[in-house]
Amino acid sequence: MKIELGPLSRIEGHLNVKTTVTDNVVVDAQCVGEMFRGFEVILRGRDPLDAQQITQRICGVCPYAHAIASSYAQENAYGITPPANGRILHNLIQGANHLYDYLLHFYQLSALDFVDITAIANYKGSDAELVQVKDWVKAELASKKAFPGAPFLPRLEGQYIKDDDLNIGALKHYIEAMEIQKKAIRASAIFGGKFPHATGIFPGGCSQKPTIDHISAYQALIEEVRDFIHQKYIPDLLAVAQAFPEYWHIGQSRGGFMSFGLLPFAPASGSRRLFASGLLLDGKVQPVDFGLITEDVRYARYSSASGLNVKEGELIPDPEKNGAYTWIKAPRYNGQMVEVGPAARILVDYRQGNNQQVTTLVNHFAGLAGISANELNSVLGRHLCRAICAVVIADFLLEETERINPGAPASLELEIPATGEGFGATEASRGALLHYIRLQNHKIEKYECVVPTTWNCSPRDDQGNPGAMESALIGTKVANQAVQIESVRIVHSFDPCLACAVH
Ligand code: NFE
Repeated sequence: MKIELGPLSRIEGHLNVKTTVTDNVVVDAQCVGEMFRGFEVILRGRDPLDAQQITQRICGVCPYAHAIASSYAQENAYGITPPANGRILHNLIQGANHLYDYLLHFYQLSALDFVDITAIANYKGSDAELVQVKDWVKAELASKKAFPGAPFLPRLEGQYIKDDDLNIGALKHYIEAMEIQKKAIRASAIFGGKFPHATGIFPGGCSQKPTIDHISAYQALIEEVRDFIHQKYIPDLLAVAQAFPEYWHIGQSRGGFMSFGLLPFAPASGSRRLFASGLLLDGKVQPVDFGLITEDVRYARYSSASGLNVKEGELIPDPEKNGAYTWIKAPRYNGQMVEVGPAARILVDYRQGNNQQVTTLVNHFAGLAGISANELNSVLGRHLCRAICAVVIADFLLEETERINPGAPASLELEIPATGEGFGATEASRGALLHYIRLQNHKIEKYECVVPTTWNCSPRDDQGNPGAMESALIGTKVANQAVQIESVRIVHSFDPCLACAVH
């Protein structure tokens, strides 16, 4: 039986997943990116300093990650290092965006896969927002359709949390989480400018000179976000895990894991970052070599050559290409399929034991859940790893604010060389993000982005091996073949962003 899960909601962009199901088991899955964009073509011939602005338009969710990757790539190409304040402000802007994104993903994009929204019909309290939701849901239940602005129903048939108090509590936090997300974004805006497209981030630093007032405003906002993470987000996540422990064993991807590292420390510490860079294959972590990253297009709608290295990347659309089923390329590391994202960030650190806080948190939560670190490769594992990232990042951001030197420069004067090239790598919330820039006559000759959801939602590579999400879906047992809430929960655990994937 062939079932298409698309159009999928509670993700960013246009993703379809085509499944083949036999005897209630998904025996095949294809991730289909349904649009073409072409930012790499748009960038050719432009002023290099347009790049950190234009690449932010790839996405309205993770724009800062693109600005940071572009800034790193240009710093690499220009041979410059930002002053300490510049590096710290980049971190403060990007880190707060991660916190925003984790809360958005858990509450708005995933929680209603598990929380029973219909429990609100039993709400007896007087909280005005919950009463409003109760009215919407009752009306939606009566009419069997969703109302604009009340995106709760209809929903997929399946098992949901049974405890009314838990359901209603989680729903209250769903509403609160939107206010907290605003605070995280306001914190970013103090130094970066208005979300979603920060003008403050550029190669060599940040246009905002930090003052004591900026720093204390930032700290106050992040402290509120951190409190919410500890008091609401983590307990809600643990409640979901307790209600659905089988999801520690559902949705394993079948390749390696890769992280490019996130939030650099002072240049004096070399290339050390809060989350380390690394490739985890067969239980061992090795350094990442960007030269080994290629993109296959046998099953993608491009007539460009397949298997090209990032520096040679091409983008020639071929909408009618025979055998192709998606606009997403298939990035591979030395031919290997890898998963990127929160589980990769945490596992790369955990397996090396180089971040004591990560080790402690993984051991603590694994102990509570009765799992081992291997089960982080799962639906619940991805959710838990996001929460661990949130705890570690919030603490780090508050520490970083203490390292700012108010009044000292936060940026460099820039002189764009005629020629040069550079890589910029970071971790967007959804995973490893790489930008490559090459200059000729002071202009961009080539610009390539290899993006997290391109890795995770990649199609088959030239050898016919599936991408990370495809591999996580294949083998899944589903209670209702036509509905497949299990598959949708797997897809949501990756938090796909199709705007980024096809860029
Ligand atoms: Ni459009 Fe993005 C993140 C990047 S995902 S959200 O996180 O880069 O491919």
